[in-house]
Amino acid sequence: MKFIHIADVHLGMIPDAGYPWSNARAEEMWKTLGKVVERCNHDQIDLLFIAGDLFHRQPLKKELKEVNYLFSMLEHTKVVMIAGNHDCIREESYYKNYPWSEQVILLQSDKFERVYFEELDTEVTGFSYHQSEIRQERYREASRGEKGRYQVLLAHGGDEKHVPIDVPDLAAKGFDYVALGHIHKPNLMPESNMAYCGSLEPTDRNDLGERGYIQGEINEQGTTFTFVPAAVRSYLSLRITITPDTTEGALCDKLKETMEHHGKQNIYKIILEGSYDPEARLDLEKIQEMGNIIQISDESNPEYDIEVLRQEHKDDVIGMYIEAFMKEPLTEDRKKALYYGINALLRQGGR
Ligand SMILES: [Mn+2]
Repeated sequence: MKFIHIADVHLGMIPDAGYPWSNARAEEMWKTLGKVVERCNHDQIDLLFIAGDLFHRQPLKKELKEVNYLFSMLEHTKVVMIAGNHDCIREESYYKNYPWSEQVILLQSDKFERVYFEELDTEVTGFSYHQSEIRQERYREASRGEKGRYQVLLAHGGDEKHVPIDVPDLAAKGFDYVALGHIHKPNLMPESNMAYCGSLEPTDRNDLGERGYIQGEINEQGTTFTFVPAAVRSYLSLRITITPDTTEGALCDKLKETMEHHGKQNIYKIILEGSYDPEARLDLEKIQEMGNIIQISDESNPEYDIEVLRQEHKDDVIGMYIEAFMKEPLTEDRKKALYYGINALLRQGGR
């Protein structure tokens, strides 16, 4: 039985609201789901698992129609899905009794349900969220279906407010695969036949690194699966070193070159380190506007004229601190430590 496992697609979300790429990001979430459908057709995938939060909130009727249309393109694959905390099935939800095309199965009860695919000898178990918080460890009650059939569990949660999960306990239940959702970072646990596939696309600046889906197979030999990167882009964090000689123009060129090297499409969190000229600060806001930068954090330190400082502060703790440091040669590391110290002392002194 060949499967693909996705979760946390968060359709309907508008990531990075207010940034120029925001609307494109919202579209990209749909595009990548479309790519998954294509992959299912190409690789003749038997089951597509969606482990919750397909939508970012209560789906609009229009959105359900669009998703159903996408799934109707599946030539061979059946879809089994549950609702998560974001798209939990409320009283008035359009999820309820939506007329899905025949290859789509939503396990819509808030109690465990099982669906059996005879031709695949596979049973899939799961339940949907009907409220946005569930604090009970519901997966302790999960159980395998009939012996001799492949057993898959769809599960959403893993933190305090969203069904806390005891991984060893769940692993001991002996499912052939547990398709987990809710945590946006992929986490494969092959020894336990469990995996968080992570969000299909990164949804905000804290989703650093690659995103995609899990593709695998269950057969008589057991279960195998791998992570497949699929997201249109990633959020990456880059450390850039500056010196007192670095100008805004030079920094922009360096950033441009580095961002091109790591992928023009990606969105960057920039961390500046090194030292700057305290008399000629760089305008970081201006630099951020060059594009695809969501945040610049400045961890650089002012480059001090140690001799001048020593003279100025010869009667206070800063002077003593510098004296103590200068007794031994200034290696790069000691210089860094000296500057950190001066920085802290100057700040304490109210500068
Ligand atoms: Mn969730």
